[in-house]
Amino acid sequence: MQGSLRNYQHSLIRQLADCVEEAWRQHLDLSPYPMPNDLGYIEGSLEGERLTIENRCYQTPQFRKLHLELAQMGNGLDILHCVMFPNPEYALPIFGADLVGGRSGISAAIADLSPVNADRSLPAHYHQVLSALPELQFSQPRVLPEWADIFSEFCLFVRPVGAAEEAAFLQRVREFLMLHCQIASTEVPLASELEVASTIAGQQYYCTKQQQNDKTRRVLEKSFGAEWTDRYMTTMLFDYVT
Ligand code: BLA
Repeated sequence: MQGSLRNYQHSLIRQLADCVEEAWRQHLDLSPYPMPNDLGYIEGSLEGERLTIENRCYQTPQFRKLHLELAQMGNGLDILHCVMFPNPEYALPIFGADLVGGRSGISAAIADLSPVNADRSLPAHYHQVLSALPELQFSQPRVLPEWADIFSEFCLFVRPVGAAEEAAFLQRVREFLMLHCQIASTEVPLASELEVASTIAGQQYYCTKQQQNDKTRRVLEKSFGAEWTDRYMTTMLFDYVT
């Protein structure tokens, strides 16, 4: 399952990609996810900047879509994007992570377990475990943009400086993933259609907010154009059940 792109990317991206796949393989019952053939490996270079994208997708009974994307732009911009979309019949938060950087370091490292229920709070078990984790200190915390009201109080958003902060970020994401995969693998489906409708609405809200990230859009548009990018962001990166 080892891909090729990660071997040329920033070491934190390679380590996080390995960590995500290890958690998935260890705790979840993975099946292939039917991904459009032309989206597994993509190259674009519209305005001269070549962007290479590698997508991996799986599904499980509790997750409609597990998506790990690695991307690299010619000039050394490295990206990891990961979202675990729960099957809306399960009252599970959305795990998401984004790493952006390059040779000189990671400029944005973000990871969260984001609530999608009606009052946008995490299920009690998640809250209990996450509250008990020691608070981490990073020398360069970052401020979330305005659209980002979807994240939980446990969201990490930093520019990690040096090996110790990179390791601390990786370790905390590993903790998020282990907790999430363990809870998810024993979770039972919701009994009421009303509750399912509420998680569908919550996931939809999450996706429409993420689609407003202009920084992602701009990088994709430079290599693939506006029309392709819009379709990619709404059908591959942040699609939802209606
Ligand atoms: C930021 N995302 C960014 C940035 C870039 C991308 C270039 C700015 C980096 C910086 O400010 O240092 C680009 N991210 C991409 C691209 C892809 C990608 C091209 O995933 C895909 C091909 N974004 C996500 C997910 C989360 C997320 C799952 O895809 C969170 C769970 C968050 N990315 C996120 C946030 C920012 C960001 C909050 C900061 C945006 C800002 O500061 O305005």
